[in-house]
Amino acid sequence: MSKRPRAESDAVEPGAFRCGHVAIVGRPNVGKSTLINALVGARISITSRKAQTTRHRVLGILTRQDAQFIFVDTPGFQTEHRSPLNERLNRAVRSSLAGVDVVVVVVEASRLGPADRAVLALIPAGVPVVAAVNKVDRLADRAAVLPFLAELAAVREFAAIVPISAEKSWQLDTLLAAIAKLLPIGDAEHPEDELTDRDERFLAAEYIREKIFRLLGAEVPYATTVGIDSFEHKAGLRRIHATIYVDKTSQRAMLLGEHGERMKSIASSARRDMEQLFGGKVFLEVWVKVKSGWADDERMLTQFGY
Ligand SMILES: Nc1nc2c(ncn2[C@@H]2O[C@H](COP(=O)(O)OP(=O)(O)OP(=O)(O)O)[C@@H](O)[C@H]2O)c(=O)[nH]1
Ligand SMILES: [Mg+2]
Repeated sequence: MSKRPRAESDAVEPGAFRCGHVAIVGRPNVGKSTLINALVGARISITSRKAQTTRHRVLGILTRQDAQFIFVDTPGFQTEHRSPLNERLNRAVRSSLAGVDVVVVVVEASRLGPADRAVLALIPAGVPVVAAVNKVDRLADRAAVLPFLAELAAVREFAAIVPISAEKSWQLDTLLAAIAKLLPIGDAEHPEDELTDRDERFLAAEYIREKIFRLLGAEVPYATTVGIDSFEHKAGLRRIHATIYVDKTSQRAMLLGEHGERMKSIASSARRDMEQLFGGKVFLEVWVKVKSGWADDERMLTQFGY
């Protein structure tokens, strides 16, 4: 990625611009992707109420006058279920932690379980860690967070502990201020209008996967992956052909729904999101195919980009 030379006029003070990589880690479902989207100001990482929505390492880039924050969203660190797919997701978490300047560990207000402690134990020594205590909007009594903050502070050293609500965008400036101090001085690595390292093809597949996570029950989302067969951008229109792969024929039927109604709503809601993010019309065609055992097959996992 090319470096953008900084203009004299917007420099805060000579040499004071900061830029660094900030890994966002935490157990599944704590709100990491909601947080990165709120920080960047765009839906670059998919979210849902189900654990383990994120399966890829995704960069979210925020450029301000004084700093560029390169956030790294990661899959939720899984401690309960062992499978070839989960092994790959955990590997992605571990490798995202290597070489970052700051780690933001997201925990849920008032809950510090073994899964949170497992994530804390992964963080390499010598990297400053900021704790984002998320979902404080759920607490009936705000003061209830105080003993939790004390409990957290006793677990390890934190550069800062900040109670936030990613969903309501509460206290995100405080969180950013705490992170900014820890970034090294240096030039921006990405152009200032760049929001993510991922291309439209990747985001298109992710938006389809998000709708499946949001619209279907407990089984199908975990048995599903999405591939983009073709992506053509001509005269302002994006024509996208995608295939959803499931593990079993019964899951295909669940995805399609009666008379294909469910599939229609998945596709049209994914298409609307794409049109908003890409800023143009999208034609989307989605097929559903059965590919048994894809999540347990190392070769297929690689083929699907995990
Ligand atoms: N009430 C409340 N809900 C939140 C907040 N942040 C996230 N959530 C919800 O928590 C759920 C999980 O959010 P995600 O952002 O997908 O969580 P994640 O940590 O990225 O999850 P994985 O990718 O599965 O590890 C979603 O239903 C969010 O809407 C918050 O500040 N307050
Ligand atoms: Mg996520």
